[in-house]
Amino acid sequence: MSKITSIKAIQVLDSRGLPTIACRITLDNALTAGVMVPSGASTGAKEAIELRDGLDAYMGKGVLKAVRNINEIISPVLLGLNPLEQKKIDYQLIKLDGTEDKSNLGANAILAVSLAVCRVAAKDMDKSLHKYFADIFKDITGNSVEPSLPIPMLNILNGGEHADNNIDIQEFMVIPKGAKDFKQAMRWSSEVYWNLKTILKEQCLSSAVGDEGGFAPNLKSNEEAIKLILEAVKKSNLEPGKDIFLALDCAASEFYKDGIYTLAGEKKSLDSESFANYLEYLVDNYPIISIEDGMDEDDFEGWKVLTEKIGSKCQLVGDDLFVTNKKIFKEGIDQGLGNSILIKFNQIGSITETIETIDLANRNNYQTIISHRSGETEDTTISDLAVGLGAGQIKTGAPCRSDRVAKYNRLLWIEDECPDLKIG
Ligand code: 2PG
Ligand code: MG
Repeated sequence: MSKITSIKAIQVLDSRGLPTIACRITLDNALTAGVMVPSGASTGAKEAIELRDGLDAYMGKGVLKAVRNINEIISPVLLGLNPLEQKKIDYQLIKLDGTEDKSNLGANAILAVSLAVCRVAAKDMDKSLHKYFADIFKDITGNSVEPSLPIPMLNILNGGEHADNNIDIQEFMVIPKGAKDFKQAMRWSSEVYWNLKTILKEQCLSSAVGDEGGFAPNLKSNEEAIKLILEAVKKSNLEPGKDIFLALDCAASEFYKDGIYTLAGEKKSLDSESFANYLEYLVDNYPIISIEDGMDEDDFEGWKVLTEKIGSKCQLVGDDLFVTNKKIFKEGIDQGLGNSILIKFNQIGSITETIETIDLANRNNYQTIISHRSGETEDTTISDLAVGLGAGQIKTGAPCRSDRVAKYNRLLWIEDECPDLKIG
C-alpha cells in the first residue's frame, strides 16, 4: 500500500490571468501528480465558497490563504494516508473544514487536494485517469457506469458575463451530434467555427473572442446570433438538425430581477411565462436541443412552467439551479425542475460529492453534462471524468484557446488509445 508523503500547493494563474491553486501530491514510491482548479464568473449563489484573499494583490483575487490552508492545515492531516481511499479522504477534508459551504478552508483548496489525490492514485494503480474514475465511481456509489466518449458542446458565440458585447444569452453552442466519432465531431466544430469567423468578418462584425474562446460581436438580437451560426453550419457543408444541433446557456440569473427577465440587448422585459414562451419559440424554430439555466436559480415556478412547456422536446439543464450539490439537486428533482444537470466539480468542492451527484442524476434519469468554468487552466481532468463516468456530454468552450482546446485534445488522445469507446 502506498502512502502520501507530500502535499504542496502554490498560486498560479488561470486563463483570465487571475490567481488559482496548483497542487501536487507525492507518494512514498516517488510517484507524483498535480492539478489546477478552475474558477467561474457567472456563479450560482449556492456554490461552495472559493476562498480569495481580498487584499491589494491581484485586485483582491489572490488565493494565498487557500494555498496556506493546503500546505499548513490539510497536508499534516493527510500525510501517511493511502491515496486509494478517495471517499475517506474527501470526507475527512469536509469534516476538517467543518462548514456547509466549505468557507473555512475554501472549496478551491479542498478540490485541489481531492483531485490531486485521484491523479496520483491513478498513477499508483498504473491506470489512465478515466479508467480510475470508473473504478472509484463503483467504490463510492456501489453502482456501475459505462465509459464512453462525450458529445462535445462547443460555445462558439459568447455573450452575457463572458463578453463585452450586447448579447444577453451567455453561450451559443454547437453540438456535432451526427458525428460518427470524436475526431469527426471536432473537425466539424472547428470548420463551423472558422466559417463563422469568415461570415463575421464579411459583415464587418468583430471576431474578437470572449472568455471561452467563442466570438463576441455586437448583434441586434439573440436570434441573429443563432442565424449566423446556422449560416456557418451550411457554409461548412453540414446540415443543421442532422449533423449539427444547437444549445444555449441563458445563464438567466444574470438578467433576472424582481420577477422580470430583461434582455437589454433587444429591449425586452419579460415575466417568467413570457420568457418561457420566448424560449419555446426559439426551440420550435431552430434546431436547439439543449437550454441551460433557462430560468433564474430561485425562480422555481418559472422552471416548472418551462419544464412543462418544452421539457419533452428539449434538454433543460440546471447549472446555477443545482450547483452540483446533491441536496439542492434532490429538491429540484422532487419538484420536477428541468431534466438534466451541469456538473462542475468546483461548485461543490470534492470529487466524491461530484460523483454522488452524478449517481443521483443517473438514478433519476437526468442527463449529465461535465463542464469547464469560464476561468480555466491547461488541466484536463474533466475530459477523463466525462469518459470514465460515461457522462454522455461535455461542454468546454470553443475549439480555440489552449485552456479550452486542451480538454478536447485530451479526448482525442483517449479516443485514439481506446478505439472501443463509443461516442455519446
Ligand atoms: C456556465 C459556466 C461555464 P462560469 O455558466 O455554464 O461555461 O460559466 O464558469 O462563468 O459560471
Ligand atoms: Mg451555465
